[in-house]
Amino acid sequence: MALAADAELVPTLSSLEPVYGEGPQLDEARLRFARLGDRFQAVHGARPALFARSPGRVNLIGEHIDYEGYSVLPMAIRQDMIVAIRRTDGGQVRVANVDDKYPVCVYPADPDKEIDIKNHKWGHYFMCGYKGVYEYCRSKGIDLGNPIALDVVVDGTVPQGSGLSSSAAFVCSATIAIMGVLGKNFPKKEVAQFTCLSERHIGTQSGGMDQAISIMAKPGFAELIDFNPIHATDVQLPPGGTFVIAHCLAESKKAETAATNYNNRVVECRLAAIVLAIKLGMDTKKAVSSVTTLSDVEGLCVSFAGKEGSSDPGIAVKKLLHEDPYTAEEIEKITGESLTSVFQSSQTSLDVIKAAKHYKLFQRATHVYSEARRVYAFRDTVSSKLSEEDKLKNLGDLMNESHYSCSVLYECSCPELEELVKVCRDNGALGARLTGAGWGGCAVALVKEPMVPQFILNLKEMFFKSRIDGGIIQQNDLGLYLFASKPSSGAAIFNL
Ligand code: NG1
Ligand code: MG
Repeated sequence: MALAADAELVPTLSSLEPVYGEGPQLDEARLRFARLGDRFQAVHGARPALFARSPGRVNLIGEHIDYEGYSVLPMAIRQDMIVAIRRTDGGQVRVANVDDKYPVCVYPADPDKEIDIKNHKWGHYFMCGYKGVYEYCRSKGIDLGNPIALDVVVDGTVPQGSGLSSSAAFVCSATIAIMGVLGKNFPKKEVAQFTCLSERHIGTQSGGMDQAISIMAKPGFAELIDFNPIHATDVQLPPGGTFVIAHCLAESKKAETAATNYNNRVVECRLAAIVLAIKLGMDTKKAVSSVTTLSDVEGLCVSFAGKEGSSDPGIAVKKLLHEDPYTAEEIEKITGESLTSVFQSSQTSLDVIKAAKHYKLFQRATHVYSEARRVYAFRDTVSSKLSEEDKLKNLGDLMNESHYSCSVLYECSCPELEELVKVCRDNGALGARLTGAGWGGCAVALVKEPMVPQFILNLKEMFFKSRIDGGIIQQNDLGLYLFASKPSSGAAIFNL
């Protein structure tokens, strides 16, 4: 009997074709892997034992809701991280990069050593993968013996801080490379789950979207990713539309500024969920101890809305929370507990509370509940009997609504992204929105297939030209920041 896609193991391949297809892309990939092997030889004085690859992703819709337990709809892109690796007996994990901009990072081969997040280094993401494999195996009672030492070289093409998940591509490719060296393999579903936990060692309280799509993607499909438990459903996009990805050229420093951005939103959502639960009649102690996400209180919100003749959980938010930001004191009065005690088990949350001036519970909850519904509306539109034209129009509208919500209610946009999204729409995009965590990084635009070349030319002229002239990027690098993408395949180990 065939296994369900996400019960399959991570594939181990003996050639690059299944991932990179044929033609120029394959030739390019062959060259890239050959160069990576040569670089490995030059740095570590031996050939790698094997290679691994994991892609970045673009999220089409469903932003900042994965960590609230809601489904999201990303697709993998061809840009990826490739890893060359071998086991050594040197007692260290030595991580090099084909790009000299990234100095070699050396760590003790000790999975119990905490990652020094106050001193951010690019190689830390590899160690997230390293720790994660040991933690997972331990949780399953699998004995890996003494911690292994490793030589590693990586080559990444996902632009950093771009909202295209270079970080998950790194953590996932590291993880499966280490699995390969250890001679272990696990179902994709499990790997998707534990790599999400692994990446949290970097200090962001991330949801599981990026790792799930990087591991479980299939060429030609976007995926609807559900959480708790993780599950991926193929979504075949209408062939008449193409997603164009463009970088606003402001880098999103999510890991470095997590206390004021990403983790702050995670904390605000938790507080919104607790306050809603209490307003909806839950005992305060129970709310504080058992409610962690907005999806935990959706049932209560929906019953409340039911009395108003609606099924929209957002009605409860509208009626029970106020638009003015909440102060810590006000929330503490409602919960009967200090915020430091509510978040005592999470240092990253305590850092957020120290830095936060107030909490926008109404806005964040309204975003999350409405965005969760847009994801299903997007999926339903794709599979509906509407004409291709109407489908594309509806998908574009949903993307525009999502952007508005991210920008105004979730406040995760920035001036450069606003300008870029406007340029996309002014030039015929059916819809355009920021993608990924935001605060910089990329926008994704839905464009009718025949219009794509002209659309890209217009963006070059109206958004990128002044930035090239101003020296922010080089003309030659434009392809890294502006490209159309079809859904690519997921992670794989290579025995070449
Ligand atoms: P990016 O854009 O890769 O930083 C982050 C989170 C996702 C998700 C999105 C927002 C990590 C690893 N990823 O993605 O889980 O919450 O933001 O939708 O932190
Ligand atoms: Mg990331």
